[in-house]
Amino acid sequence: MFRPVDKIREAMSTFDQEKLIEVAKGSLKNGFHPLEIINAITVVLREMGEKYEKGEIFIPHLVTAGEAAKYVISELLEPLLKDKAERKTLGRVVIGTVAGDIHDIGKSLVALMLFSAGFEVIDLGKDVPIEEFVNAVKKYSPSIVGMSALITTTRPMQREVIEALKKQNLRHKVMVMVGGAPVSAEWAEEIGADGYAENAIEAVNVAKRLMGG
Ligand code: HCB
Repeated sequence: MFRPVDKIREAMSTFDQEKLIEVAKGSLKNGFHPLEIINAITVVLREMGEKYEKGEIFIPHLVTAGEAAKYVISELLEPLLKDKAERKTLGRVVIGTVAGDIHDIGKSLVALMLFSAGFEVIDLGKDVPIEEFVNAVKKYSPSIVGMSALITTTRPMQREVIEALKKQNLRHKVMVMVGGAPVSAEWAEEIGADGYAENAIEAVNVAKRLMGG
């Protein structure tokens, strides 16, 4: 019997985007709904996140598989949904690495884990200026803004973004979650963020808590 989750697990274990595209197309041909295939992909991504936490696979594996999954979902499967609202998400998250900082591995992992957990994620990338975070809050009305900072000298940007949101009267509309090597729960409290996460798995827990879950 054709089970998309088994085929997807097999394809994603090769970290080959073309294989995943082939399996997704095969699943559609076998009559599976795009949503069933999206769900199967996120199940496998979550399994891979657990393997990463146990040290069984490494960051490049997770990132390659995550990128392939993101591509297949956003380019092939989501366009087939009649109504985007068909894919219910836990909430919308805007995330980025703050201005002056080009470290994006951790931020991308957090984005990937949030996506796998069922959040809609808008990734602004790295070296994101304060105004871009503010404009993204205006444009996308996210439930959560996630900020990453990896250098002690860029960490203050997290405070700056929070202050800019206050100035624009947007702060009460959005939850703020911060992370990164020099970031701590104490720092998060000091700058008035709503949550701090030490790693990507914790970020999912914090995001769910901020959504009231
Ligand atoms: Co870079 N670098 N680096 N670096 N770099 C660090 C961060 C140092 C600590 C290394 C050191 O000196 N010991 C250091 C910062 C020192 C300080 O704070 N004062 C440093 C420096 C100084 C620099 C440059 C300035 C070096 C130079 O050019 N002189 C330069 C930065 C230039 C700039 O940004 N303007 C630089 C450059 C680089 C690269 C390009 C070579 C490379 C980055 C590649 C990339 O990201 N695309 C790099 C790397 C890889 C590192 C280290 C070795 C690893 C960072 C990493 O990816 N960790 C790092 C050493 C370290 O961190 N101890 C070193 C793995 C990820 C998975 O962990 O902590 O990023 P993470 O993310 C976690 C966690 O924090 C949390 O979840 C993630 C997943 O579990 N999290 C969030 C992160 N963001 C979150 C947001 C949320 O909302 C919630 C949770």
